[in-house]
Amino acid sequence: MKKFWGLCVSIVMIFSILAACSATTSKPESKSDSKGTTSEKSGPKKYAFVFKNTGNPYGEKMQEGFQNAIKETGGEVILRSPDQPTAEGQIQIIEQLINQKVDSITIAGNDNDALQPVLEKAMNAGIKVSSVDSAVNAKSRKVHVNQANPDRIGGALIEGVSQMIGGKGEIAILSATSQATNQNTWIEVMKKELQKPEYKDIKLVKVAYGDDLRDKSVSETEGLLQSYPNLKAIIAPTTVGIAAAGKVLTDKGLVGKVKLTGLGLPSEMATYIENGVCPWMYLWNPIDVGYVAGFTANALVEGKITGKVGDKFTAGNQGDQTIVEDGDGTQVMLGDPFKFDKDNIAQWKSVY
Ligand code: RAM
Repeated sequence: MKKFWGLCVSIVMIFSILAACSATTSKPESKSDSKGTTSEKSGPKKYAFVFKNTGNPYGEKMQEGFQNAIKETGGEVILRSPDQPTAEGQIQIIEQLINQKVDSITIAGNDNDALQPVLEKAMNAGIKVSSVDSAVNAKSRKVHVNQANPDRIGGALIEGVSQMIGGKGEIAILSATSQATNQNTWIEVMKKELQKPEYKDIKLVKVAYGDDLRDKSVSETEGLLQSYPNLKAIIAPTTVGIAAAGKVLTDKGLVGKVKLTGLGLPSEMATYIENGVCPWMYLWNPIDVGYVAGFTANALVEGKITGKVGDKFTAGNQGDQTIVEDGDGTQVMLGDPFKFDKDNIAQWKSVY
């Protein structure tokens, strides 16, 4: 009997705990609730930056720019990234940032849609959410900071590879993760470009995924070379992938036989541009992208913008920005991709 009453008491307790939990998680918090007490409100604003994963020098450069911007605005920066480039890892981090009551989250998304519930929860808690580099869907953020026009990126990569292989032969793409919004957008543009009559003799044989992990990108490159002995070129629209492919092609003595292009960091690719493995490649300045993302987050937090088309703000030394349309959402669009080759790589390799 004693045991029975004990059990009843435990069941009642479990139910009341569950009820309390669901009450706090399902209730959309008002802005003032989420900011907590008056003492929590004082002090510098907290700006979180969540990149795809740790250990990516490109991500570190963006973080550097973001930090510079937030320092100029007097805010506090929190840098977080999961070990692996997964949406799950980012969801855990965002839950923690919501509990920490940050003022703003800027994210390079590992998935377009999977982060929506947690980012909506963040926005309901009064946190200003924006994406940069790799977008999350329009419902998951106020605005996206886009590094360069995707049509120009995809167009330049296909035009470039066509020139490298004389408009004819098998090519493959070595991408990041299969869920990465930015790479998937660029791949879509490339596939569309390839339908143009001038590219009719180019055949895309495979899209491989190195997951922005060095070892996986190396083994995927080796796999491509093995499976497609007639491969003429690899396009890697990821800085991690292109550097790994550059190393594999160099080590295997394939300079001139299998061409390489894509999006690379000059600091990591100078060797492969100089040795001819990668005749040329493209990128933008990741420090500037992070910097503009920092000022975008600040403009949202300070209420200077809401993220709607036509909103204007000044991004420090990057000047005036205007928010424009982006499919069903809005974005800040930065410049065109920049071409790096033997003539200019020396002057950029120490910058980023
Ligand atoms: C990798 C990442 C990043 C992308 C660059 C070009 O570092 O995938 O998101 O923008 O490449």
